[in-house]
Amino acid sequence: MSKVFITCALPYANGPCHLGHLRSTYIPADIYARYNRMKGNDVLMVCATDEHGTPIAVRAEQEGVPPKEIAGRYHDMIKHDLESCNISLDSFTRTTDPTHYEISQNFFLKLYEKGYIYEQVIKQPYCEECNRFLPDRYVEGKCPHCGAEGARGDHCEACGRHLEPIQLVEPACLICNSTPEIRESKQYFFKLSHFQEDLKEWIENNEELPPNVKNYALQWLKEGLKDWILTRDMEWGIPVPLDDAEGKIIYVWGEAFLGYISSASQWSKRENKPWEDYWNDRAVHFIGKDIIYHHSIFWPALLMAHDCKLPSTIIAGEYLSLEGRKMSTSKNWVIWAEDFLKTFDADLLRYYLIANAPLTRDTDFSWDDFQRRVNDELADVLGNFLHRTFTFTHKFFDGRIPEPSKFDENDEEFEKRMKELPEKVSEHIEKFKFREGLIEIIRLAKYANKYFNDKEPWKAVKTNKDEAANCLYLCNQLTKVLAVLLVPYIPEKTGEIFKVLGMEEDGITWDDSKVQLPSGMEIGKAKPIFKKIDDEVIEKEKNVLYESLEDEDNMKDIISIDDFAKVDLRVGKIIGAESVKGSKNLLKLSVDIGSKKIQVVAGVAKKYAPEEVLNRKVIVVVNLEPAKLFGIKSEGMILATDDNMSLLTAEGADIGEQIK
Ligand code: B3M
Ligand code: ZN
Repeated sequence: MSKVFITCALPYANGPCHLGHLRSTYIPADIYARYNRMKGNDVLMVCATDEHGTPIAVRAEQEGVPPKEIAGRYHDMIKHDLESCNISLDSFTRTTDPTHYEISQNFFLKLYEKGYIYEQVIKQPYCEECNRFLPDRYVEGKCPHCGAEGARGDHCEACGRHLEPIQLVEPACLICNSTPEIRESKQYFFKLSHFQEDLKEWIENNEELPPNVKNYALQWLKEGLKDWILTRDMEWGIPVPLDDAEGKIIYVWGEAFLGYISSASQWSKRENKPWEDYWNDRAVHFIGKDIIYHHSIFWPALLMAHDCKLPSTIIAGEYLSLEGRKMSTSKNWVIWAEDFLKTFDADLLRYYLIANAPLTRDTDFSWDDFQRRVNDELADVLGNFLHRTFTFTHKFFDGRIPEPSKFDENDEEFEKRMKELPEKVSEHIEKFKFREGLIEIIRLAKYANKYFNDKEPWKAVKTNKDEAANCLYLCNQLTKVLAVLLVPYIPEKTGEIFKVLGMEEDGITWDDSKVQLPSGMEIGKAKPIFKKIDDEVIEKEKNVLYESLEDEDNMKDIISIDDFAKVDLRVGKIIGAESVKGSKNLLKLSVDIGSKKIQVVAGVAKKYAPEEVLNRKVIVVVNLEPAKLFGIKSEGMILATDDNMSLLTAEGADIGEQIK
C-alpha cells in the first residue's frame, strides 16, 4: 500500500465553479483519488480556495466590501459545487486561514534566510489619484508583445504572456482610469534563475511528467529563467514577515501553492496523521493548462530552495470551449456547475466531460453532443445492458443468478473479455488516461449487448435452458464488474447498480471486480438507471445559453421601467470646456441644463479637443451623485459611447428638455 497526496488547483474565490474547472481539474483528480482508494492506497486529496490576489481585491473595492467577505461567499459556493459533483476531497480550506498565513510566512522566511530571496528597488506604476502602487490587475493597458487592448499588469489574455505592470503600453488605473506615473519601490525577488539547471534536469528526467507539461516547461527553460518578484505593495495579502517590509505582501503566486500544504496540515491536525508521509511518498498535482508554468517552474524551484521533495507528476487538463466558442465568464458564455446540476445528474457531467476527449487535448462542450453521448452510450449501451440483464433474471430465473453449466465458445470469449477488463482499465487510469479507461468499459458493454442479442435468451429459455442460464449468469457477473470499474467515474450511478445487486458501494475495492457473484443470489428489482434526455430539455438549455449571448450583444441586465425613470436625462449645452492637467482622458466641462449650470468631468479627451465640444447640445444625467475625478468635482455625466467615445447629441432639442 502506498500513500498518495493528490492536489487540485486552488480555485480563486471570486466566482463559482463552471464546467471548464470541472473538466480540467476536479473530475480527473477525483477519478484518480477514488481509483487509488479502491486499489487500497492511502489517499489524501486536498484543495482550498485561493483568496488573495488582485482580482478579489479589485472586486471587493468595486463592491465596497472587505475582500475576505467576497472570498467567503465564493468559498461556500465552490465548496457546494464540488460536493454536488461528488469530488471527494479530504480537506477543503481557505488561504485566509491562520494556518496558511503561518506556513506561508515561515516558508518565505526560510528562503530569505537561505539567501534565495533578495531585495531590489524597482520601478512600478503608481496612481497618484488613488495614492498607491498598481500591482497586477490594478492596471490595464496594451500588451507590449502583441498589442492587444485590455492586457493586465500581470498577464495578457490574448497572447498568454506573463507581464510586468510597467511593461504595459498606455497604462491606466483600473479603479480611477487615470494614467499612473512610475515610482520606485523596494521588492523581494526569488532567485529563480539559480534553479535553471536543476529544473531542466528534473523535467527532462521525470518519466512521469506528461508531454504537454514537459514540452511547455522545456520551452520556457530554453528562453531562460529570470528572477521572480515575490512581493507586492498592497494591503490584501499575507504580510512579508520582515521588519522593514511594511505595506508589502507576498505575491499571491508566492503563497498559493502552500495552500496544498496548509490544507493538508489542517487535515493532519484533525485526523492526527502526518501529511508529510503522503507528500514524501507520492504527490500528484491536478491543474488546468493555463498554470503549467507556475507548477512546473515556480513551484518546483520554491520546493528545491526549501529542500523539499518534488511532486511525482503534474497533470494538466486542457481547455474546454462551449458550443464552439471560447468560454467567457464576463460575457456569460459559460455553464455554471450549479445551473447544470439543477437539471442533470452529476454523473452525466462526469461521464461526458471525460468521454468527450483526452485530458491533454482542448475540447468542446456542446449540448447536442452531450445529449447524444448520454442517450447512445449511457442509456442505449450501458443502461440497456443492465436493464435487460436484471429484468430477464427476474422474468426467467426468479430474480436469482442462475447456475452455469458448460460454456460454449461465445460464453468463453465473453468471460475472457470480462476478466481482462479490470487490468486494462487500471492501466489506463494509472497513466491518467481516464478517457481510454472509460472507452474500454463502454466497448465491453456494447459487446455484451451483442452477445445478449446473439444468445437470444428469451428463446433459449424455452429450448435450451442451460444456454440461457449461462448467458444470464455471465451477464449478471458483468453488471458487477462494470459497476466496480465505473465507481471512480460515476459513483452515484454505480451506487444504484450495487443496490440492485444487494451490495454496498462503500468499501468496494478494485479487486472486488474479480469476485464472482454466487449462483442463487437474489437480485433486487430492476429499474432504469440511465434515462434518455429529451430533445425539449436540450432545446431549453440551448435557449438559455444563447439568450445570454444575445443579451450580451444588446444590453447588460434587464431593468424595470421604474429603474429607468429614476435617471434624470436632460439636454444640456456645453458652454465651457478645458482639458484637465495631467490627464489624457478627461475634459472639464461647464454645461447649461436650463435650470442651472453644472460642472462635469467627461472621459472624452482622447476623441475631442475642448473647442470641438463647445456649444454642442448633449445628453446629460443630471441627478447623479457628485463625484471627484482628478480632484475636480463632477456633478453629472455626459452620455457618450464606450469604445469610440462619441458624444450623444441632440442638436434640434431645447436646452433643459427632459428625455423620456
Ligand atoms: N488560483 C487558479 C488559476 O490560476 C489559481 C490556482 C492556484 S494553484 C496553487 O487557475
Ligand atoms: Zn487610480
